[in-house]
Amino acid sequence: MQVAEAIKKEIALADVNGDGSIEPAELSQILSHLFPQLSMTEQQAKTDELMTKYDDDHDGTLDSREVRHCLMNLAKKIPSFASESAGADYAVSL
Ligand SMILES: [Ca+2]
Ligand SMILES: [Ca+2]
Repeated sequence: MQVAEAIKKEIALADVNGDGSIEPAELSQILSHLFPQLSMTEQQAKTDELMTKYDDDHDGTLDSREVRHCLMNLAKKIPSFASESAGADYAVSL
């Protein structure tokens, strides 16, 4: 699976209300999936940080372009992100 595909799948999974953009609550879902070792506090802090960093038009959500940018950067830190066997070894730190 290519990174772009993996990201698309991740977005589709996370976009619970199906509006095509990722709200903070949905972003924290993605983070808990990708980085299960994060505590609730760390996850919350990371969500805030990523929202601030990638919400270019400051509308409070990440649209598909913004979230893709965000996940592409995260993916670089997760070597196994694009592999099909990924899942068990997200033992990386942000
Ligand atoms: Ca959504
Ligand atoms: Ca936005």
